[in-house]
Amino acid sequence: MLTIWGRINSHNVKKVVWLAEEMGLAYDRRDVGGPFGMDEAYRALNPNALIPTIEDDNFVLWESNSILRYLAANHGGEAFYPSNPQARASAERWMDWGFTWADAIRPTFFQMVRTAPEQRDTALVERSVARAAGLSAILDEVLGRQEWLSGEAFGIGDIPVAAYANTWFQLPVERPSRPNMERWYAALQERASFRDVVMIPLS
Ligand SMILES: N[C@@H](CCC(=O)N[C@@H](CS)C(=O)NCC(=O)O)C(=O)O
Repeated sequence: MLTIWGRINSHNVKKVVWLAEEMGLAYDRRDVGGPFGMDEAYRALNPNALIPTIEDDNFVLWESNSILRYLAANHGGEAFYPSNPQARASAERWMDWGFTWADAIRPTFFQMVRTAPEQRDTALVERSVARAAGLSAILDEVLGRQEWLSGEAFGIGDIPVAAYANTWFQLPVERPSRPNMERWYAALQERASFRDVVMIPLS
């Protein structure tokens, strides 16, 4: 049985739970992190004191993108994890770029969702909004040439960027028009697992 450790309002936990749902895996998710805290037993699994972590029988793994790769390699087949090295690397490139994208949006998310209005740093939000808007042009360009970030089909290359793209689309900030990203976001919303796991209220 697969155990996924981490509170579900974490973007990095959402990524792992979403893929598990996409692949129809049985799993047991346990709340840890944020208000749930982390006990010594959890810190022994993950010395970074971060979420997510998985346990697959006796195998322990942390780092969300490594977990996605592991689950896709074990259970995903060609659809989620192409065997062709160039197709795989092209999809994986977007997984790693997902941290650049997340770093741009995270300040806005923390300020608008997890910070009291009177304590918000508006200059920080402005910089974050501008940085995300600039990066979104890169996404819009590639999604004008291909259906998914993973290539011709949805796959793990879409998951990290989509987890934060949902937040970007939900946050009450100005965004430039990005028609190709909007088409991709609409296609993501046709997936029940995206709606159920990722599109939960921001908190
Ligand atoms: N690079 C790590 C980052 C993990 C990370 O920063 N997790 C955040 C939540 S998204 C965390 O553990 N925060 C502390 C907490 O929730 O208590 C990964 O991708 O797994």
